[in-house]
Amino acid sequence: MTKTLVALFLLAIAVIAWSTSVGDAVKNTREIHDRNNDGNPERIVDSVVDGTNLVRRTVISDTNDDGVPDQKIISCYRNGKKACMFWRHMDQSNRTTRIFISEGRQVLMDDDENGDGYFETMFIFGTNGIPSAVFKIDKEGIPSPAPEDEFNKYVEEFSFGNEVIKPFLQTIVEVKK
Ligand SMILES: [Ca+2]
Ligand SMILES: [Ca+2]
Ligand SMILES: [Ca+2]
Repeated sequence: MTKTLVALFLLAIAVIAWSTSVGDAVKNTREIHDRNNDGNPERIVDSVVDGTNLVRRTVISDTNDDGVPDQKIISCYRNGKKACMFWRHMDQSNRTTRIFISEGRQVLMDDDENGDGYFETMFIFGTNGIPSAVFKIDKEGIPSPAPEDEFNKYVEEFSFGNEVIKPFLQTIVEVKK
């Protein structure tokens, strides 16, 4: 065998060993919660666990238990800590919000209020969890600072809602073995 063939052979073994270990480590689980046993689950929870680390959790909720799901929240994790959230309202608004988290606090959020696939508002947060800047993003992706009255409205909303949001951002999830 030439050196190149030997190298290819070793690479193939490495790839097989890696894919086998990945296959062993990553596990998908689904929990279905139907508290009143009427056949409509109120929550369906899909989790992806790598070894003992939760890496992704998708929760589909039917808050009024009418058989039609109302919201989907996907959380991704890094080293057991929440790193980002994707939240979609499954109604005609189709409103979608993404939150990016660092050290247990939101640092950036963007919002597609009318559900057309474009995230037209972006928020940058200070350490107090209140927006320090808000941008409107046009369809080309170009940001410009939000008008002062709109910015003030958001500051007021987040000042009020900040304590409510906190626990959702700081959750450190333990994975059952
Ligand atoms: Ca039910
Ligand atoms: Ca519903
Ligand atoms: Ca939009």
